[in-house]
Amino acid sequence: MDFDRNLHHGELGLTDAQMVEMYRLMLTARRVDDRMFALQRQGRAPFVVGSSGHEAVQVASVFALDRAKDWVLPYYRDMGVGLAWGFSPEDIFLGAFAKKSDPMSGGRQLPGHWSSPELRVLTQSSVIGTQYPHAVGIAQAIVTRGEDAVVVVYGGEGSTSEGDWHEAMNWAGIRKLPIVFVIENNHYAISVPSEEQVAGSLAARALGYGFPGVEVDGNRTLRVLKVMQEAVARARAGEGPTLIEAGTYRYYAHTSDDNDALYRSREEVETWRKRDPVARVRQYLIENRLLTEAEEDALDEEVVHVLAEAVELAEAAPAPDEPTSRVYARVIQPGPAATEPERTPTGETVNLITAINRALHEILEAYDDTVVFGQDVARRKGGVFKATQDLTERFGAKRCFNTPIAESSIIGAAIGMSAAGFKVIPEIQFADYIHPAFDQIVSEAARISFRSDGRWNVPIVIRTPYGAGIHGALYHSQSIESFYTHVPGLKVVVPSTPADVKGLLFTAVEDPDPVIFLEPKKLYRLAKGPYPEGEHRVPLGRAVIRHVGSDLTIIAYGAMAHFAMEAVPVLEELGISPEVIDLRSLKPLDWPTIEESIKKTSRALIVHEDNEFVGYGAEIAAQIADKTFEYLDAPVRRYALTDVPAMPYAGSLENELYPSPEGIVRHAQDLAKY
Ligand SMILES: Cc1ncc(C[n+]2csc(CCOP(=O)(O)OP(=O)(O)O)c2C)c(N)n1
Repeated sequence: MDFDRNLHHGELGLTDAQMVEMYRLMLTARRVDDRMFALQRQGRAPFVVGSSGHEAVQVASVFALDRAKDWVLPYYRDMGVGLAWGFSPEDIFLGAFAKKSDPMSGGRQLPGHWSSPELRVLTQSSVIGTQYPHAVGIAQAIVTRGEDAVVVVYGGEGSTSEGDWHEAMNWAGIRKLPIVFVIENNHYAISVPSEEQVAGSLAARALGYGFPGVEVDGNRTLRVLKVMQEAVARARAGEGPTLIEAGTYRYYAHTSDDNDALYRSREEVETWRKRDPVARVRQYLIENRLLTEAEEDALDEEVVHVLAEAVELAEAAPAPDEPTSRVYARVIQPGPAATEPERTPTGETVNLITAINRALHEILEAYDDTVVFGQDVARRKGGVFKATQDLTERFGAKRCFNTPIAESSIIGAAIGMSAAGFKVIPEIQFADYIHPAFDQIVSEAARISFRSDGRWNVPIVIRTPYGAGIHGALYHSQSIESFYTHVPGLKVVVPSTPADVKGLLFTAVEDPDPVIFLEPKKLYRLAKGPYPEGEHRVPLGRAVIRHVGSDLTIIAYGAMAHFAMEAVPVLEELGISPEVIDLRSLKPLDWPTIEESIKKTSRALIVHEDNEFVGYGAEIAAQIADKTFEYLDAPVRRYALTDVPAMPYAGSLENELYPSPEGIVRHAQDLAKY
């Protein structure tokens, strides 16, 4: 039989025993599929993704790696990678039956979503392509620590159409990262043939990103091993990434929910079955006298027996019973309620942007494992607002560096790097440009603790300037808090004073969960106050009373907290005593402080510069109406941006729309009169 002509396992450094082991793993992957689809037909496993046909590329690629130090990010079809990397059949069936002791997700994810901190396999999602920037971040961590480990990230050819793939390829090429991209080109993405997915050669695309791309027959085990060994050697030698496009074919339908007869012929499947990688290795072992036919049959029987035992154990395991646990790595308990303003800290008076820059310097000084990256953040420029100025000079280019203009991969790389042990503080230049990273924030960062049953967490602090009032027009004025406060798994804070900047930034960096740190850029130069000397922390989930009053409660944050304080003397002049709460932490929310205040004043005015409809204030209004109804003497009011798509440029228009101290006075007067 035609097998890896001119190649022998010995010349690739494999012993006979390793060659047999490779076959055993390929055969196991094949038999897992047979068993899984049978279980699915019997109604015992709800959903199956097959790997049959892909075994050569999956198993051989692992044999080029060092399982003691390298990382792999297999995708959902990578049964061969999973088995070869060290997951046991029982691990796999626990996932298939969605059991509590499923080591990958505790029964929360679909099967095949690999995860293991011990094995250095970062938890995977179902979102096509999001894993690639994670690989970049892990590789960045490896390089920063000066290790010689390699990251291998896998995906189908369909995934290479996603922006995340291109962003990751670009970043990996620029920074010469130790990554091998293995694309298992099985010629279909569900029903879409590869010619409708990719024009020209996939492998050739690597050249455009500044590194080699290699095409290999993915059904020829030793050829895959050879190109993989070369790619891994390049990566270990610091020569950068390689793209491997391995042509292969899947024998089953896309998943157990798919009917492949609708898009490919039986003849085509049969043609590929003649190139079966498992049969080819079986033949090779016989021809090279590594196993006899009888020994191969015995091995097959043994594999089937091992799987049967794993099925039995896994099926008998208990079902999961904690649907709400592990949303956060650290749950913040609210309270006790604040009823008095906080003591003003002592320190030099600075503005908000100076406070951010100082706090970042202090944080990078205090924690060697902190890293800042983003667009324009490096060197003397230090960001378009100068928040990161001189961090590179002081801490070096490994601790503060520029990235390409590619927000999704900025967050994706931050996820990977933080999973690999760093505390990452990425900057998104303006909140208006965070939207391309929505998927990485919401589908990845926010879910990683929950979906891995608490085995992974990603301590990233996403800093971004937000809000209007600076003539920034449609794309430099947006408020984004309601998008992210809606998402379990995230924490969201908004400092409005230099002291809170320091206190919240330190606390956010020390927190194990992803935190979105929204900087009200209207206040960058407007808000001045003492920058606390020495240790200073503001707990997450703790609001502050900025002014004590008795007639009504104004609940605000960011620039609006500042405006509310401007309204205070005017209201007092008018005989109205307002209490002002600056929330500081939007998620978690300090409900006890709001509740105490409403019980005292019986009136609530919520102010924010985001749109009113389904804005953040709607949640607070609902909670006040629900939980303090008997204390209220007036309806709960909101003063927020009218529902326009974005802030217009003309001063006359912005002034009309932007909530103001005068507007707060007007609304407070109305409410007090009610
Ligand atoms: C972002 C995203 N879009 C769509 C899907 C639905 N989907 C799941 S698998 C798949 C095809 C992926 O094909 P490919 O990357 O070639 O891998 P294969 O399944 O062929 O191994 C699609 C479209 C998804 N999971 N994620």
